[in-house]
Amino acid sequence: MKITDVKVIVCGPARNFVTLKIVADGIYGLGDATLNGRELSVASYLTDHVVPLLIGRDARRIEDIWQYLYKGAYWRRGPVTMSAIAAVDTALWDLKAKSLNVPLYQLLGGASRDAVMVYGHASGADVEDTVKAVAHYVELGYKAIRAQSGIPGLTSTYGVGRGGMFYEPAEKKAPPENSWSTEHYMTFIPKLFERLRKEFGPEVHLLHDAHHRLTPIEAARVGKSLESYHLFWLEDPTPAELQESFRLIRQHTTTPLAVGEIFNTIFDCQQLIEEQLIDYIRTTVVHAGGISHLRKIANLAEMYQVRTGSHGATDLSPVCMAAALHFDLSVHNFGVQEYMRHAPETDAVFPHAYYFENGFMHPGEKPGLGVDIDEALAAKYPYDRAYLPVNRKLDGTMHNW
Ligand code: CS2
Ligand code: MG
Repeated sequence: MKITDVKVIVCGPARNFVTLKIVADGIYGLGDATLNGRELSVASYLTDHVVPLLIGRDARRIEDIWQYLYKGAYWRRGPVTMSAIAAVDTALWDLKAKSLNVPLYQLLGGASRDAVMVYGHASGADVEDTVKAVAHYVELGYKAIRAQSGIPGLTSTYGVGRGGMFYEPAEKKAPPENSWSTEHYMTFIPKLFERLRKEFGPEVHLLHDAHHRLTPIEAARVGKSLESYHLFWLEDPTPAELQESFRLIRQHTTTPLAVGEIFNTIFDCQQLIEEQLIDYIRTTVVHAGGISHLRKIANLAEMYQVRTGSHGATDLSPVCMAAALHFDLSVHNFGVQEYMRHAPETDAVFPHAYYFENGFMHPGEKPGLGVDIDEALAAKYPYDRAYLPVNRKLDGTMHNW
């Protein structure tokens, strides 16, 4: 199965996406290469450096091509490199499954469950708005719901969408400036979940994303203050470059912890997993080296009873969503899958077999990933540079967004 053609498709249906298309023996596989706010870096890494190396290679040699691109670059790791490798890896898995006429999950060990529990994103300008948003997701049948709210005293914060079921934080032209106060946040957040538990009772899984904004001891205090509301998880409580900082959080609270959406290799989470400093690892197909590498991370996590909870935001394309669902259906230590829906324009460009039903999802039974790209329609949505927000404390100090 010689690779005869490779294409990098950059498009912007509702938001920017980068898609890799690899052709061999007249069939093609797709991979997501989208890195929100730095999309063209990955597109260039693929077009200018990787694509010339793929032509003529045997498309069946997925692991060898992964190692060739990882070790062969000399400069290892990082979100751009690993998103590019992820796109190649995902496309080759798609190709292999299509050539064998089976849905991809059958090549990953088959189904370990009937369907995949997902969580949606409820947000509101204030507590009562957020209660209404959570109620909407309960009505839709979600068993797990992330809750984010505007914070009294702050003009903006992470995770409060502009209405609708999809959340796109990036804005055109320049990074939007957010302002932040940890004090306001820490005073407010227990009130939000007290109100949500009062309204919805103990059954629904409630999740929350602190989005890298706390110090370890602040995260410990927030985790402790939320214990009586038994969250499914508290996500990204503190920046995780220093993995050992999670020891401090772990010492003080039993609130489950999730981290990893910005990680791109197993080395970013090895200590967190081996010391059981987290409960869920959030690494994704598109940013953590593809299906091949994500499986290695999940296998390490399984040894330490850490479950998967892959990132699935609107800025990861339906190609990544499809790949994630095949992985999730099969991996033994599955926890939950994030499912931030896409805009109608995005779904039109990326027709797919996966479906949502009563709080769960399934990738469908089509050969391969079960997702396609309508290139003619994609061409009608040109790339339009956009930036993720930046975040400053009230005194102007740069902080984590
Ligand atoms: C968030 C994302 O989904 C999440 O948990 O952290 O919305 C994240 O902010 C975006 O994917 C960044 O592009
Ligand atoms: Mg997050």
